[in-house]
Amino acid sequence: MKLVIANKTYSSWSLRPWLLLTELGIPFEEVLIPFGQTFDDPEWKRAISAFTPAGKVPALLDGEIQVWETLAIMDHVAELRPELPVWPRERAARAMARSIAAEMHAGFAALRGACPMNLGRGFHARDRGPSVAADVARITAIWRDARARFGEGGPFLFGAFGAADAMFAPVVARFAGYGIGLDPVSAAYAEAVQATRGYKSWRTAALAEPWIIEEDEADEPVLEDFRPHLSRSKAQ
Ligand SMILES: N[C@@H](CCC(=O)N[C@@H](CS)C(=O)NCC(=O)O)C(=O)O
Repeated sequence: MKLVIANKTYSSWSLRPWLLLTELGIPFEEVLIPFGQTFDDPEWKRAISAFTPAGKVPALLDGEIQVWETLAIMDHVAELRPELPVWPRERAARAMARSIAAEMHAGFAALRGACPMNLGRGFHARDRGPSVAADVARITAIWRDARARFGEGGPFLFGAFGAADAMFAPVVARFAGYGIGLDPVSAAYAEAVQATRGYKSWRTAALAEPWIIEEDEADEPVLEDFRPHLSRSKAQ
């Protein structure tokens, strides 16, 4: 299988299936097509269109079969490897896992807009307004609920690492990068995700990337620059 992704620093959608495959030990070949300097870079679009008709990352190639859209990729993987806990085995847990994965896929626009994933920089904690606060409150309520009801078998939402955790991994990165304070249960969960071998290795690779995409950089004061060797045109 091949997984087509973009910049590890910025591409939150790429991180999700990459982390799922990595944490479940499913072998795959990574194909990384770095974004151009603008969102609608025609060369990037041309390159990505060879792998997916939707023209976005991630895309999974399973032999001749093309799979795009993150949730479809996760379901495809679940079907290929039914012995692995992509989704929880127990029906009620599985129903919740699918519901929150879909909620993540479709929602939390305020948080996503205000705090774009950026593993290259850390930002100061600050009030980002009521819509972002509402997204944070809903996400952490989901995490506490899943942990309390189904998390007894391990440190993740449903015990073992699965698709729901992979869906929320970029949120974990955002909470850390933008100094968003968490309750103890959510903080422990976020720490568990950041401690996975997959997350650490994605982050290490992100920090070694030579690309800065100004359009993906939040326009706010920087607390920490994890890639100080890269020159930036935006005022610090
Ligand atoms: N709904 C898609 C979202 C994919 C997405 O928006 N990917 C971004 C990168 S993180 C992308 O390809 N952006 C480039 C573009 O839209 O041209 C999914 O679930 O996979």
